[in-house]
Amino acid sequence: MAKVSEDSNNPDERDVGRYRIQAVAEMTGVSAATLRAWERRYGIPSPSRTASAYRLYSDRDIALVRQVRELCEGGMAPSQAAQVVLTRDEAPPPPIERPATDADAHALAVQRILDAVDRFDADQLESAVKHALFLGPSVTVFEAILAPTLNAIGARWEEGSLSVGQEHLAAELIGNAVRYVLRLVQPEGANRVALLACFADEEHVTPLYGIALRFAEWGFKTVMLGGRTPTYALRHAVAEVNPDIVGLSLTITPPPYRARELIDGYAEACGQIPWIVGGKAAPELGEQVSERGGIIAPSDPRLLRELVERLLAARSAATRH
Ligand code: B12
Repeated sequence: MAKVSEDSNNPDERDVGRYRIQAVAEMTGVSAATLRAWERRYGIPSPSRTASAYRLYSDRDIALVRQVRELCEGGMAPSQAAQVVLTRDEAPPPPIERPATDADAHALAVQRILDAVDRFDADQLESAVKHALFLGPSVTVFEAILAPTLNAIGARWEEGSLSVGQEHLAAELIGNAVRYVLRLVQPEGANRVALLACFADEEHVTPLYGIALRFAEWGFKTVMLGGRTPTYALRHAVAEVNPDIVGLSLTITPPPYRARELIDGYAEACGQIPWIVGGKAAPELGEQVSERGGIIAPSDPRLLRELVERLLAARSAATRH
């Protein structure tokens, strides 16, 4: 084939004329005479010329000729086909949604999930959540996309713009995704264990999975007891697992009598194992928790990590003596 220069993947070079007329005739199925006639009459194709006046056709010329030929085969007159193809070629390409920064990508991912929830479109929701999982490390995905989405869903449900059905659909799908991610990021051969559970009346388990991702990032194996963990169940788990730390999660504030009985039960269950309480409602129980030897987890992840490392170091110093 009469090709003048080598192929290039550089898009800027695709418009360079490099094919002789016979080659173009073979590639497009349009005869050399017709190519010359179309050029003269309609300006398609528009080859460049070599120093010795040979026509040189570019990839774009070839694409345009093929389009004119297809339209003609469909019954359109060549003059009209050429006009259609030229108009199409001049139209600006549709804008591609390409976020400029990670923050934009995260905001767009939140929006996609919320749109799917608004439409009650389970398939779309599934695909928006899957897409979000690829936008960074697990902790970033959770904290920059899934947590703000859940918070927005809660706010919309509270103001009445989302139904309970929509809230459940989203919570279920996002919750499942987070559980799945946690299984993937559990560090192998970890030599420290965090035992995690929700308070006995607590169904909000996704916040606990969110914090489990942090523990996994810090090299902890996490053993999950999940929602509604009674005090006796924690006692049994502590005895069996012998964790380095216990983390309890609380989103809804229990009534005072219930809070007292649960905190007493959890303190007893943990014995000498350090235990911390986190979640939106945790600070409200600060006094009772610290009276029984527990600690309210700071919400700043850096401070939380320092606290956890300090508690582990203190425990290992105590067990050495
Ligand atoms: C999903 C959801 C549900 C789901 C939960 C499903 C599940 N598997 O988790 C279902 C449908 C079951 C549910 C039920 C209810 N819900 Co609800 N729910 C929510 C929603 C939308 C999201 C919760 C969530 O996952 N948040 C996302 C995470 C990231 O939250 P987070 O607290 O920030 O978690 C971080 C920290 O707190 C911390 N953390 C958390 N735990 C721990 C533990 C440790 C050890 C550490 C260190 C840190 C830590 O780390 C986490 C990760 O960064 C919230 C809205 C909201 N704003 O939270 C309402 C919300 C929490 N629910 C609410 C209510 C009222 C209820 C119900 C009472 C409704 C009803 N009438 O039945 C019930 C209560 C059930 C119960 N007994 O627990 C209210 C609570 C208001 C209040 N404070 O009293 C909220 C705030 C909605 C609202 N705007 O009114 N809910």
